[in-house]
Amino acid sequence: MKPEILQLNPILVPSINDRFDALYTMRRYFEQDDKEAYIREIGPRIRGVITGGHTGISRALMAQLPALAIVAVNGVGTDAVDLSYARERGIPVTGTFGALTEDVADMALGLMLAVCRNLCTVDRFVRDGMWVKHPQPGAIPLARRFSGMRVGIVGMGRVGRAVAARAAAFGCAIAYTDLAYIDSLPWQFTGNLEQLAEDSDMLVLCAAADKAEGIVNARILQALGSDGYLVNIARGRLVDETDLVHALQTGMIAGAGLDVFVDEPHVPAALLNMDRVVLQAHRASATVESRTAMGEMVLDSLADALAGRRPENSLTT
Ligand code: 8YV
Repeated sequence: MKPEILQLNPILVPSINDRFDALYTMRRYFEQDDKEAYIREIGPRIRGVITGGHTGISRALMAQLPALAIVAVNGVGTDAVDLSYARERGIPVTGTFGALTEDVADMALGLMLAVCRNLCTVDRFVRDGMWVKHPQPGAIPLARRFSGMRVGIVGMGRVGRAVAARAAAFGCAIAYTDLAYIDSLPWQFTGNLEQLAEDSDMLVLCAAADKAEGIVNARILQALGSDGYLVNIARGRLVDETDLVHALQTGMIAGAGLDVFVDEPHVPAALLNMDRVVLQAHRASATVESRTAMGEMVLDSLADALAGRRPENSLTT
């Protein structure tokens, strides 16, 4: 009998799904109408869970899976999994560390450029036939130069470093904050987020959200200032969204490029018609390449855990 795996989120790479189906009995939670009844029925037999970084798994759901041998996060953020509970039960929680770095960093750069150069606003202007109606050059406000900006990176893990390398190629001065100075990095460190914001034209959030909820609030946005931009490709919860909306509405900051939000898929209504923001739908790792590499890592982690080996990317065992 094939082991039963509870899958909390869809996986969008057909070849990866085929391999899961060949190896396991896949229980697709997201397709169920009555999820509670489903778990009552199959919960006792579930050996592994596959979930997304943003979705994670609640402690309550894990508690209903007595035979659980692994939680494989198809992503790098493990902030939505109760790691201490998993540790208590000796359950490995794995992530796809390294598989999505380049694409997430590319998305950060895309947002950084898009927000400075008004790419989306002008795209809408052209599509709406406004260029023909208003061909005079003054109809579109001048943009801002990204090359050479002072870029402040919050969280200097794999993604932060990849963003730094890319921005450095644009002639940007890079500074960062993290829990501590990182010896091997050539960039400027500051332990003070407010100082980093004050010294940056572009603040880029690349941090894990585990212990950093709401770190970007009105005080930090004020320090970033009316010529400053915020880009978030990490987690919506890092930002106090009410403060962010207010900062954008009042011109306290110049603009924002956002891939993530507090209550996805809900985006604060005030942002929807605002030209100074560029919005994405949590797409940073959503490429064929990243999602295939992530799927491969999840397959490896499941195979290890179910064979009684410690998965290489386990954070809890
Ligand atoms: C993914 C993420 O969108 O890695 C993460 O933590 O949030 C994203 O890359 C998600 O995990 C896909 O399921």
